[in-house]
Amino acid sequence: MPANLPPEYIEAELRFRAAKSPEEKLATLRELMALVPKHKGTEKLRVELKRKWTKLQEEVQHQQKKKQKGGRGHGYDHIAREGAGQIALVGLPNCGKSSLLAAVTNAKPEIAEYPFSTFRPTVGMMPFEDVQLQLVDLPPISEFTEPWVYSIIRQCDLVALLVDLASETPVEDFFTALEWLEKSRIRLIGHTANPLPSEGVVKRALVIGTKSDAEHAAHHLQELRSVTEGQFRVIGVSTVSAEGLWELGKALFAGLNVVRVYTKKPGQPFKKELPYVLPAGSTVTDVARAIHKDLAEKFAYARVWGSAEFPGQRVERHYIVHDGDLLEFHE
Ligand SMILES: Nc1nc2c(ncn2[C@@H]2O[C@H](COP(=O)(O)OP(=O)(O)O)[C@@H](O)[C@H]2O)c(=O)[nH]1
Ligand SMILES: [Mg+2]
Repeated sequence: MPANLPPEYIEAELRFRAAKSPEEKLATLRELMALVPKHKGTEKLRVELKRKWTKLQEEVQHQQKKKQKGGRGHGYDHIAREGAGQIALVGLPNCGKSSLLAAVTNAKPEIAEYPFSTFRPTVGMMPFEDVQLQLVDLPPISEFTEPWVYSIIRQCDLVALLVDLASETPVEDFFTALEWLEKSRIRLIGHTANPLPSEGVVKRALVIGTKSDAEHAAHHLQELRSVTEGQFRVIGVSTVSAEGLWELGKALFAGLNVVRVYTKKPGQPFKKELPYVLPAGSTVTDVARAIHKDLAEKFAYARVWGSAEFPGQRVERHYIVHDGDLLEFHE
């Protein structure tokens, strides 16, 4: 029986042959595997690709281990947190993760029309007001996703689940993505829900409908909003028209659930400096600890401008600070 391979397969095969590093080969091979039609005529080919894939994966893992032993790099299992919070860009192949990273940060990830073009994490910092949000672009989630992708998702502060609004089945894609995550024991919850005890890891998430410039995007965005029923915040963005990119910063920052707090010395005027960023619900003592552990022990009270009832109000150690508060510590 003839294999009848689609032209995209032939193209992908050329890319596979041209790939140099084993990682790149692995990524293009994954693409080949996804492109082979599943029928009797391609059975031998699929077995052959799977065999190559297993071999290459072993090779890549072996190389990563060697690197770790040599003290260079740590595989990709962990990305050091920087800025106000770490946000993982998660989604199915081709949903626009890398394009979004390139549009809102200085990072230069690989962007391509074919799936699986991203095969290592790429980090970029997105400026938002006076803080930076750390975005992590990842390979797509699919049947070929390697375990390290899920380890990074488990460790991030917020999941940005990207859904392609140019797809014919965005709602189905959304649920498929949730299923892949659930299989790896990661459950997403929205901004307002309280995490219920559950097996595995619970992650805060928001949904980003990408390619909002596409033909049926507005309708698809509505569909997505109605199936998530207010559970997840859903915003539409386009890296082509730049629609929604400004709102994105606000939504991501809100999703991180942190507060920015400024400080000044008693008797001195306020000089705008970079804020301390702490989890929402932090107290003035937590702020003092973030400044210096001795200060947390020795301060007697603080004065607060912003959330307090009147400017410069004296507050006790357990006062909960709000985003934008200015604090002054008194010993
Ligand atoms: N029309 C449109 N196309 C986009 C947009 N963002 C990405 N794309 C296209 O979608 C394809 C996949 O993009 P990419 O960022 O590589 O997706 P990834 O696989 O999720 O990283 C590329 O052909 C992009 O040019 C967008 O906002 N609008
Ligand atoms: Mg990508």
